Amino acid sequence: MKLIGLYRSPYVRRVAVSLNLLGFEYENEAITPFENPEAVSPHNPLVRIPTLVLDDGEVLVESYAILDTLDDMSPAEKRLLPPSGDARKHALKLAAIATGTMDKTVWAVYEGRFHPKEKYHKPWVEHNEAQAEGGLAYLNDAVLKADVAEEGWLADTDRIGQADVSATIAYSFALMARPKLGVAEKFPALKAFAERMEATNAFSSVAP
Ligand SMILES: N[C@@H](CCC(=O)N[C@@H](CS)C(=O)NCC(=O)O)C(=O)O
Repeated sequence: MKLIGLYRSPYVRRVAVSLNLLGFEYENEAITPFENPEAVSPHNPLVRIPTLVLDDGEVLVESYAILDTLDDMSPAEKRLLPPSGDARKHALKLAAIATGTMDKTVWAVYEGRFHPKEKYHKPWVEHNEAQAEGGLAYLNDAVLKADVAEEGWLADTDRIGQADVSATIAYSFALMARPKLGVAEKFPALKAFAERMEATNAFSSVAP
């Protein structure tokens, strides 16, 4: 498989960590669609990353759809989301809050990156940052409620799952991309949890 997109993108990274955990072999083409659109557009009409080219040439786009397909391609005992019921609902909600946190952090970054200085709208940046902090606060509470800062898994599963992957990457991305928010000081339980995850090979081998 070929995973197109650099690991600085939280969406690419959550696919990369999931590929590692599920045990798929892949190569990474570390590019951005802004600098190298010609490398993405033949595969993905949206010209976005992550884009995953499977061994048979089929192409998957959008991280949630990619992850769903990868789980479907994996044996039940390896899948990163519970199959059904309350366990699945709980894990999906945590992963959705984490992904929404990534979205709002990315939107805050894009305002500064893609608008000329005179068009930079600070209230819009602050609006997105506040939403990202709301997501991180929810995940921090979830770590405390599940008591998993030092041991165990966020969605009360018996092994690592998609809630753990996405919550960790949402935190690590906000820490890297919005240093002024001070997320390490504001969300210490989530910080401890994420640092534990980041120390494992599945995460550290795909560091941004
Ligand atoms: N919902 C998408 C978001 C992907 C996304 O926003 N990727 C960014 C890089 S972090 C991108 O490709 N941006 C280019 C663009 O949207 O024009 C997913 O989960 O895959």
